[in-house]
Amino acid sequence: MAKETANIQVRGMSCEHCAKAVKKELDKIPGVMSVSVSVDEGTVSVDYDSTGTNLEQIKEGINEAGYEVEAE
Ligand SMILES: [Cu+2]
Repeated sequence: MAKETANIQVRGMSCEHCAKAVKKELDKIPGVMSVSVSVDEGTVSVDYDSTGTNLEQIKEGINEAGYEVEAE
């Protein structure tokens, strides 16, 4: 188990509903430990176990939720 934190800038989140949609999608990924979203700043912070998942999967999850990754 190796804990890492990713801070990702996400385009298109505008309200709490968006934050929930992103959280819900990321919580499905095994290895993701916690997710916090700031709609105001357009950022998603994810604590994850890098032996269970990786940044690519997390970015895919954000895309699945319907939002675009701007930068990490
Ligand atoms: Cu929204």
